[in-house]
Amino acid sequence: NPIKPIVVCTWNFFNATEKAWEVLKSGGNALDAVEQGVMVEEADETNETVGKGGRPDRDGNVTLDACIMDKDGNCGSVVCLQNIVHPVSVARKVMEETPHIILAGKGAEKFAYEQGFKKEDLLTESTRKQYEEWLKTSKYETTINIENHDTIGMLAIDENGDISGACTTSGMAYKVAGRVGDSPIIGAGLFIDNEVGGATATGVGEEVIRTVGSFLIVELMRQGKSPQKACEEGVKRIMQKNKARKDFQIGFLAINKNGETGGYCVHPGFTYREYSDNGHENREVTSFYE
Ligand code: SD4
Repeated sequence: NPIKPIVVCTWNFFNATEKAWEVLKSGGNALDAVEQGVMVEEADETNETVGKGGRPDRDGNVTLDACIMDKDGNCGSVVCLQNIVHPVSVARKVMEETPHIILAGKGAEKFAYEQGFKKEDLLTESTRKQYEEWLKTSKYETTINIENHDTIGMLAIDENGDISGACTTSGMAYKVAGRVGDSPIIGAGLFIDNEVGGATATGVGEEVIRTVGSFLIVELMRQGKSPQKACEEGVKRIMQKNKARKDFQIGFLAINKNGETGGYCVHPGFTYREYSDNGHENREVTSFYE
């Protein structure tokens, strides 16, 4: 019997998963669950890699990436969006209210205001201070697990057995202005196929884009691999291209139509949260390097 409803989410985001679970348990659909779930992190100023309170680019501007995808393969995305707390909801509006899939930068921001979203300063006291400190050396590093890796990717199956997913981030801290990562790129940071399952990614987005990671994992599941084995193969594919590099983290998370889940990462430390009627758990995943 397929496990449903069920929600999984990258990292240990307790409140976000709780919210999504609440939506699913009250009969809500997977699309609403993932949107409302990740919105919790977007609004949380203490999460410095998502939404308000996210770390800025090297010019001091907070620029957000997000996408959402539903059971019918509809999707919406915003890239490099400023001054809006909930990019995932703007992405959903792009999906539902326009004939397009991706809106970028100023155009995305203008669209958001037209849709009734409020303008808000996303830099907080804390991230402003950290940025000023960073400016003294202006050294860009992708520190494993700590600095850059709290993007939230969420996958859910509702009581009807339908799958949706969402992914939202402020991207890599102190990135070059205009840089867009994997998180808002359909197939890279997130992919859903209602017949097969879904996958999402966190970590150094450039490496995920180069292998179209989430799409790859869903296709591997279509060929019969378990979510776990598919995530392992996804990371291996990345490591084949990076034989000399150990200084970055990637975490993949996947779910199949039966509600089986799995995850895998480059370095130890990536976890995911899973809620179903079988229990509420935070799962450690195995990694490519010990
Ligand atoms: C990106 N994948 O922009 C995102 C960063 C990330 O936790 O996952 N941070 O490349």
